[in-house]
Amino acid sequence: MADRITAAKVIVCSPGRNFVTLKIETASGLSGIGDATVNGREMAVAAYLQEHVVPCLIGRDPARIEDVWQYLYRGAYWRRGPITMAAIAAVDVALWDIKAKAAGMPLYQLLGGASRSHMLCYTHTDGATLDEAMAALERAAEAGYHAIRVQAGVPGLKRIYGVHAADAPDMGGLPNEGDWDTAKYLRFAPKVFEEARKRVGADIHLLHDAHHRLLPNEAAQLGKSLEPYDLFWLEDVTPVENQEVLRHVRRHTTTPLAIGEVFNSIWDCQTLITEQLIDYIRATIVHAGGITHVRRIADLAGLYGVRTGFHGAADLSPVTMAAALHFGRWVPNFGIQEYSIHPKDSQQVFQWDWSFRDGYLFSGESPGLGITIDEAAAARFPYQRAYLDVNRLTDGTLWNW
Ligand code: CS2
Ligand code: MG
Repeated sequence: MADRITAAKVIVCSPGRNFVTLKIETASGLSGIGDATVNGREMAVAAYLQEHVVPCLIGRDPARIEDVWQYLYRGAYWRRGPITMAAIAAVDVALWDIKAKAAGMPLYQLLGGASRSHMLCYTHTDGATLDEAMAALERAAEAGYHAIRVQAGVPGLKRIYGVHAADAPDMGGLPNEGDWDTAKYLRFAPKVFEEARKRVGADIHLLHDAHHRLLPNEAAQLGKSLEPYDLFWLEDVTPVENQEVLRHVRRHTTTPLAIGEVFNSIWDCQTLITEQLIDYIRATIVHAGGITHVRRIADLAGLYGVRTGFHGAADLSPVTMAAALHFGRWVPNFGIQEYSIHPKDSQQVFQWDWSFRDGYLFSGESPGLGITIDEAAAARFPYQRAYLDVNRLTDGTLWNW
């Protein structure tokens, strides 16, 4: 007799930052969880799940993961987009969690077994000045990381992505505003990595996130100027609603390119992958429709020599990290996993069995995802509206953050 979904709960909590978690329960007593967090738009996904998805789940067979995915994708009529695909992802991951528990195995075994024993990861470092950024880089190297992202403040700019700002003006709960000057940044970035290589030598992988701020030719200039410093990757050099703009960038630089953390479907990256315009695809499980859809993206990427480099910032729940590590343990074309330490309070809400050691990440061996949510603890950390920054050029033009 097939099992049945009996309940699906949307749990919004804020243990240091907002997370949206879906918990699905079945008649057989199994339960599974999935992450639905979209940073800065959490309640949109919570409402999409609560009002439109949960009623369609009750009574369904939890084993029919693909059918549920197709039902939620095609059945919505309004396809794709970050809110829809994060909601579908949460259901999908919770059902994979349940199926692996029912099979009595860790999720990576259900996906196809281990392709590797551990996963290379990278951590974030930053500094408001070059010296502060280099000191943070050296600390991360001493801590044993083999791959380190470097972000430095740009002289003359007050508040930019990836650099912790000392003080932020009170915006009355609305988004803080960053400032940006591409010319200053393009002149300064090569100096950062020239110094970084002097500090840590040639063997540490260095990464950098341009965070969507450049125009295509500026992206080509930056990639070319960083070639002497042998980056592991240069990330999000330019917005790619039009994927073809990467053809220009690719023609002018061999610096490896990583794109896709804002993508939510295979169609967002189909040209980038099939024309080999990127080296790493960043689309991750919570934002790109769950394991069922990201597996299709990874398989397409594998045909074209593109590897995975999943987004893993601290605003992605520990549930997504658990799913990403099971996926990363199995996927043949694994590249690297981003690893940001979650706020301390999140350990009161989520209990997980994945681990970090000597610069690598290790998936757990418990049945399923290997992570649980303590609903009573979650209730102690109620949602608090929070926004991502917005960004303006120095003349006031609203720019990409
Ligand atoms: C960044 C993220 O980790 C990254 O590569 O792009 O910090 C990103 O800014 C946030 O996840 C947005 O919520
Ligand atoms: Mg990024």
